[in-house]
Amino acid sequence: MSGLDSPFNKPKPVVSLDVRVLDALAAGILPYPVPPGRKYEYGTAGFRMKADAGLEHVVFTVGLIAALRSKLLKSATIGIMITASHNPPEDNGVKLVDPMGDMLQQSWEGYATTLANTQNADLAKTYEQFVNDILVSVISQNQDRPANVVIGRDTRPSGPGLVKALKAALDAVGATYQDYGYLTTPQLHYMVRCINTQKHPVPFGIPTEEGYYQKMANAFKTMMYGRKINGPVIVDCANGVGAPKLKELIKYLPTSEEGGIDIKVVNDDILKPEVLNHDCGADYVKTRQRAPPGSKAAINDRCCSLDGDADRLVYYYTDSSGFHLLDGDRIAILGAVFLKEMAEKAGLADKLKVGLVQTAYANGASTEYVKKVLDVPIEVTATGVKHLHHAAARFDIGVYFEANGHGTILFSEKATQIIRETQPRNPGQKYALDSLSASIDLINQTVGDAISDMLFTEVVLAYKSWTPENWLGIYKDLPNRLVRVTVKDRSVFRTTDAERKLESPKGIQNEINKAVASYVKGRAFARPSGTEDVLRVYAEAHYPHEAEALAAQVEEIVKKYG
Ligand code: 16G
Ligand code: MG
Repeated sequence: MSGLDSPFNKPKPVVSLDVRVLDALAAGILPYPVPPGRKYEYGTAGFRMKADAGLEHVVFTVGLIAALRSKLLKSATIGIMITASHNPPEDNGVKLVDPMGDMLQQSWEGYATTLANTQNADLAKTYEQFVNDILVSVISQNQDRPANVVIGRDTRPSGPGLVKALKAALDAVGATYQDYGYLTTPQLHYMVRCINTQKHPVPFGIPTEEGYYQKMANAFKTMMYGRKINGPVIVDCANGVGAPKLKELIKYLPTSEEGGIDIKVVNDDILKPEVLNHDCGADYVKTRQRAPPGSKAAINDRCCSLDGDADRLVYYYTDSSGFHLLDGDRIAILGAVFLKEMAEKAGLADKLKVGLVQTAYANGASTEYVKKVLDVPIEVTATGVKHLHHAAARFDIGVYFEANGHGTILFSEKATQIIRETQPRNPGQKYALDSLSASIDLINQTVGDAISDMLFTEVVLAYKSWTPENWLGIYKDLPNRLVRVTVKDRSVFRTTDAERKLESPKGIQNEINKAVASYVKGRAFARPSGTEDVLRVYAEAHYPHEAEALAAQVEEIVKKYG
């Protein structure tokens, strides 16, 4: 929250904004007051709440923050995505995308929070103060630097009204914008990076939907050469924006007869707002540990689910013994297995070090497999995509996934250059180099992208000739339990060591340690949620009833301190 107070500590503004801008701001925000008593915070995934809880006000102010950020960054294009991901249809949210397609720089979250919490009567003046505080360097050079913004949204009924409020803000400050309409979150991240690298020696891609599909389809075709996907994949789109986008992508992909893929889209109804994320989608499957009731899948069908904005992916299948989940941990391992093998086959094992990033929620069995069998280094970070993303960027090839299915694989600039410049000396090496090179294009380099992750997973399963059962069989998950605990004040719980330990309240960690020590393969932690007013307790152990018991014990400890 570094910027929280700073705008108010400064003396008089260095520049005064044109009175027409101030008037336009004051008039523009008028229809969007902050409901009494309402407080907003730019959280792990931007602002998110019930759409009718004053979100238009928030979105208006986010438009202003985007304009400021664009001006500061030499008119680079900033992205604004309107979505509430896997939340119910009546919710919505907004998040900002930085010029290279990554998430808003953390130090700006405070500015966004402050402006969102500014009452209408003060908004124009506060914005003027922000201009003076943030744009000092710009003001001294060229006061009229333009601002550029692009907008995308998911399929929620509140979307158009929010876009209207956003455009009112952008119009008031004279920002230029392009509204893409419906996009998945990762598509918007892709557009932003494409636009900002258009003049680079190697642009990221063409900033259109067609450009996105074409890039992915070309990479997919290269990777499929000589490989065969076994049977169809059933994709549950959570009745969200992923559905029309995946259907569009399918038109660019070769069919299974043409050596490609047979994708069966289910839960694709975006015309009935109330069905979004309802009894379907990645969050449903992961938290309920069962297939969506409407998924039409038969025994042993390979299935996967996206979430409402298509940035999360989990796989699963059902057989005679029941439901089996292949979550983010498994997808990460599959990716690491493949890329490590390709690096070796390309003769580049020593130059392309594969690393894996997990959070404390990764199943202990997956961590052990990666360390002992795969022999790939692991880093653990706090929950939230931005933390994993930054850690992954430090490896040559950084694979990161949260167990809940958010994730992607990053290739460093150095790795990309080595892959693209190495001359193959035999067909095997050429094949591996082509696969690595196509992976860079197939896997969204800006953010986790469920559709691209799904295609990559399909290619790797084809390469390994693995059924979901083979994939599941590479290690056995430890039984685990996740519980939500309501406490009086979650802010007294402070974590350390990538959220694996509590440093406050004093003494609590000792008690948790003691509880954990009495279980075979026991592990547990408690952390305050970043999205809800609760504490989350995770426990795992060798036997299911022990994981349950450990979770219950830690829950009791937490309640005692909270
Ligand atoms: C947000 C994060 C997600 C994380 C979740 C944890 C992004 C885009 N989303 O949804 O990665 O797993 O929060 O929620 O970063 P929690 O703090 O309530 O457990
Ligand atoms: Mg999402």
